[in-house]
Amino acid sequence: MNKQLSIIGVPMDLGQNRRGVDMGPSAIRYAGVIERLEQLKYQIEDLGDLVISRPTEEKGKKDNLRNLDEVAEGNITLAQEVDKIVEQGRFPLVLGGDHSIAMGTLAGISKHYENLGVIWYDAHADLNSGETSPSGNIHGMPLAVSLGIGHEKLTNILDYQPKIKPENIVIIGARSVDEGERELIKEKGVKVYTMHEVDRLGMSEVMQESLEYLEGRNVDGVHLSLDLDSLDPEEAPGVGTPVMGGFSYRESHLAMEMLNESEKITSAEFVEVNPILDEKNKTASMAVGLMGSLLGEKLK
Ligand code: 6HN
Ligand code: MN
Ligand code: MN
Ligand code: MN
Repeated sequence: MNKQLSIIGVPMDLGQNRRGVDMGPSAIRYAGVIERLEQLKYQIEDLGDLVISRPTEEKGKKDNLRNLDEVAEGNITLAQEVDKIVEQGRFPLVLGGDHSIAMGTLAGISKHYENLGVIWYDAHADLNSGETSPSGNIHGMPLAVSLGIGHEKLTNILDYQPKIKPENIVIIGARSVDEGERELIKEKGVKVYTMHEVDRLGMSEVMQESLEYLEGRNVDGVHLSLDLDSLDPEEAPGVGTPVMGGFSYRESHLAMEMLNESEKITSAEFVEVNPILDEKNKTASMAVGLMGSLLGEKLK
């Protein structure tokens, strides 16, 4: 694992319509992320939180895209920061913020790789566009945008597209997928482990297969995009779009440990922590626990 780590917070909540997820980076910091990772002997550069400009008035939706201009602008800034981090040979760890920030993260990372792989650990597929989205919320679109599907202002961040290939994606934990997303998954051949498959195979098998699959794709890096709503809302209530029947902390912990052992992960983001909806910062603490495992915490 790259021991040079740069942490950047993105207080973005404009990709959906429940306020509070902009406080995710603070909640994660308060849960002790820096101290935890310092113990693992990382050289940490904390870049603080980006400034996300807020619309002065509710502008409503344009082309079924809520806060399009502000979300695009925030993601361009993020993409530029992440680009610099990767260029310096450091591991970017991005703290969200709603999941729309994955567009910026991937834009900054992918230009440095020929064939980036992505593990999308989420209750959702985030493969909507303005045409298919039931909500108009851009946090339900970042994976599609990264495939080059969606509004120009989003797909063309940092002036190149697509950011990733559909066959280089593995979605793990999906249990709430919209009609248009299903069609896209089929059409593009995106690999998906739904909750049903995780239940049948077990997390250990799913992670092993996922890593083998990406290896077979000859990826030269793997980005982990972890949405905290992948966990069961009983355990992790501090998320804006909870879906019943999610992962336990324990099996997610195992997933992170296996990713660490693989030594394949080259960047990561943890998103959708909403402290206003949380209980005693539990969800942020889980996020920090999972980061610890991903980055090498072990009992022996
Ligand atoms: N997330 N599929 C729903 C939508 O509105 O597009 C939910 C999206 C949730 C997105 O949790 O990052
Ligand atoms: Mn560069
Ligand atoms: Mn998501
Ligand atoms: Mn989600």
